[in-house]
Amino acid sequence: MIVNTELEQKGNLFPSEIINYRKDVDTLHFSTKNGVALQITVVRDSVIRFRYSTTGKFENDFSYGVTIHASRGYSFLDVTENETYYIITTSKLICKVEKLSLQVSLFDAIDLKLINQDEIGFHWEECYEHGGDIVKMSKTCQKSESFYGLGDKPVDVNLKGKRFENWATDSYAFGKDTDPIYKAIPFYTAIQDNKSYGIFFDNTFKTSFDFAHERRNVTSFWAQGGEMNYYFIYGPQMEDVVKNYTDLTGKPHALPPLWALGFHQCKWSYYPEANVKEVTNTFRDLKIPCDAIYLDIDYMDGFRCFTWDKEYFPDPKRMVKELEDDGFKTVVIIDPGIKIDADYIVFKEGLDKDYFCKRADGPYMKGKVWPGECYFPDYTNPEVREWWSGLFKELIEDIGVKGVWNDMNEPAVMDVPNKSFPDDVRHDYDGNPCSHRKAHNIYGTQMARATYHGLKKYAYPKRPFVITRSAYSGAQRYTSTWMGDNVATWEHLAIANNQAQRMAMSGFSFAGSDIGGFAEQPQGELFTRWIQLGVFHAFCRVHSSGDHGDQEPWVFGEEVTDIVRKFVELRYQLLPYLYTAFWKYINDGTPILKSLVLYDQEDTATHYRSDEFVYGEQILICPIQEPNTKGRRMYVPKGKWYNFWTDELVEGGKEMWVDAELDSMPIFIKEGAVIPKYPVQQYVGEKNFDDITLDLYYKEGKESSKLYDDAHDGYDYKKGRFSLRTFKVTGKKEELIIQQHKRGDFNADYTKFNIVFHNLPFEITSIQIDNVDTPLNEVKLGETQSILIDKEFTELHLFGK
Ligand code: MIG
Repeated sequence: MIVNTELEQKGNLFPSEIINYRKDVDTLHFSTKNGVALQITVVRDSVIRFRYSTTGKFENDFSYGVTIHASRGYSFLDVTENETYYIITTSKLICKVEKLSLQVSLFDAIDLKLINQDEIGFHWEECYEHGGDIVKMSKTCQKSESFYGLGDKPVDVNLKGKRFENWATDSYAFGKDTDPIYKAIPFYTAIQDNKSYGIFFDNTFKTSFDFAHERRNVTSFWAQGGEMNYYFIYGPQMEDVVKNYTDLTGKPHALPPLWALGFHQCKWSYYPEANVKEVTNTFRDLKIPCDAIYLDIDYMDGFRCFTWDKEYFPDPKRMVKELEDDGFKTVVIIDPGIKIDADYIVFKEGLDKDYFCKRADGPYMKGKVWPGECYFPDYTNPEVREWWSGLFKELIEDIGVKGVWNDMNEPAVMDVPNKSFPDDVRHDYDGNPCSHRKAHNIYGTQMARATYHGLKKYAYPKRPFVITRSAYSGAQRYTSTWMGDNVATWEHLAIANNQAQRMAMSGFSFAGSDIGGFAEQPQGELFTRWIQLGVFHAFCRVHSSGDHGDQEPWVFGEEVTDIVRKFVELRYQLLPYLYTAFWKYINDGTPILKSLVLYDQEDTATHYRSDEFVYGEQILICPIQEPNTKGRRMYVPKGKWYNFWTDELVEGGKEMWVDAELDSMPIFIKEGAVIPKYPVQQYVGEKNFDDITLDLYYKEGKESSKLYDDAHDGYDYKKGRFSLRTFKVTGKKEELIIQQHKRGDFNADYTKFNIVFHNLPFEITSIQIDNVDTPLNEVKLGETQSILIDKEFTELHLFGK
């Protein structure tokens, strides 16, 4: 007779002493007396992977998160041992593994200071319910240590003192501190004693992170299954940590087409066609630049993906073309739920080919979403992804749609308490069959990946544009993203600011919020302030649920319309600056937005700042996040900065009041910067221009700026058809020198730069261009001093008195 009806929990289990060690090129294998195995792989000099198994055997080494393009290789690797430790030394790191406990500590190889250390280190609990282990890691947290990252968490920038969970969740009208929401990005960075490191816990099960919340001197992370498998990434600069993480999990495969960096207008939903046209026509009438218009779920026939409601949209191809002729790209939504309908071709094909997810015991995974009862493709199966990509042929190649919006891919299911699939649903996981517990967090990314490949193929030779709601680490390779269903409140404006910064420092720069708020209706003032923030996010889209009224820029009255126009125009002027920042991002992983801690970690005053951020490399932004204000206090980081509106030069390293009436906001330009600007256009490519502006902000000293350019679409840039210009500015008391260096063989249509000098401290007396004296009358003097100069100049020299 069985008397014990309670599960007996064995509690935490720990590795015992190391009894075996073997080195295999870049990987060290340790095993303990009680059967725990640890593999330490030196990925790069500053990146070390730790992988633990409690059975002595490892799972198939497969990751959706880590890209095959990740850089590998180290310049130095040495392993020694003493009585207590194995000691692994690279050119950047020293890693000690304690023989008795398997505990790890990591030191800077140059100054030998401790960076990070296991507290208990690796331990685990057996999981009776599902089998396998709950794998855990705990690390000592230093007093002055701070934490950042973790993707879309709607909290202040510094994560210290908080605990989080990663489980992609449809979170309509989430709020501050709601956790989890749509994304699962198990990567954080920490900074302590001016040394920054990161941890990427590459495990797609539900993961948790505790940043000195439970115990003030301990940081821990754990997963409900799978392996303890994490990458330790050392800086010591936080920017390098983020770059290395982005290298590991992947940069976007291609630059976005430039139009995708324009302004986008969306609503749930614009229909019928006449309504869409009314919106796009109003943009043109009111001269508010806009490049993309979105169709939400109502464009479809009964919410069936890849179909059109022919009553609302009788001739989509014609409409898409007419919109395109007017400078609008059409982006349409595609959800994962496929309506159960024997007459619906996509459903029939999926069923015939056995592409839909199934429950553990065999039946299909049936769930209710917008179309009613649906089955769901298993995007973790490569064959299914291939099929899904193919479904975009007509939409993209024939109809001419330019972008696809993947929603509901957490995956979201209606009318069930857990809002998603049950745990038992089976997935292929690229040939590593598993339950939904393991595949849930990666489902959305694999859908976006399949969508991306479809667009890439059928949009060729143009570049694809995809946007997704759910994401796991690495999704940035395929797609842009937005933050889901936020709310039209002032608090949400601050959340949007923090989320965009947090995403950028989590390797995902192509992100933005629903400007104005998705749920509820903003007042004109809130909408205006949100636009001011949104134009400085890489992805810039107004979206709203529409059931609380309209949210186009002109519905709040003339004053708001004018201010919105002014800021959207500014975005369009700064497109070459943003494009250059994007190029840096795809080239070396540099985040497009930099929280102040990432911009200047040495200054500890930045460690708890949440509002201010640096856009690109040289523009400092601080949104107004409260109503009825004529300005705000903000922290200006160290160095000298120009107020964008007044050209007043301020000395940073302190908090200060900055004026900002409703038609303004705090924007500062780093001294010495050369900021490229296009003329205002109503959409990308509307105009051919003869010259572009370079705003040069005088500095006594040196500063260097870059300008990247190419054809703004297509792939020729990958074959060298790009231009990368570096402008080196050297300012002296009565002199200014600008040297230009150019790389790449792309030749833009414009032939000249209009260089505008801000705050020259001297009167210009003579000018040399490429060492040749140039008559002074070629310079426009007066209030704004400027000079029109051939874009291929190599040196411009101003002399003054
Ligand atoms: O259940 O497609 O986050 O942007 O407008 C709501 C309708 C489904 C949620 C998305 C939102 C979109 C909406 N969708």
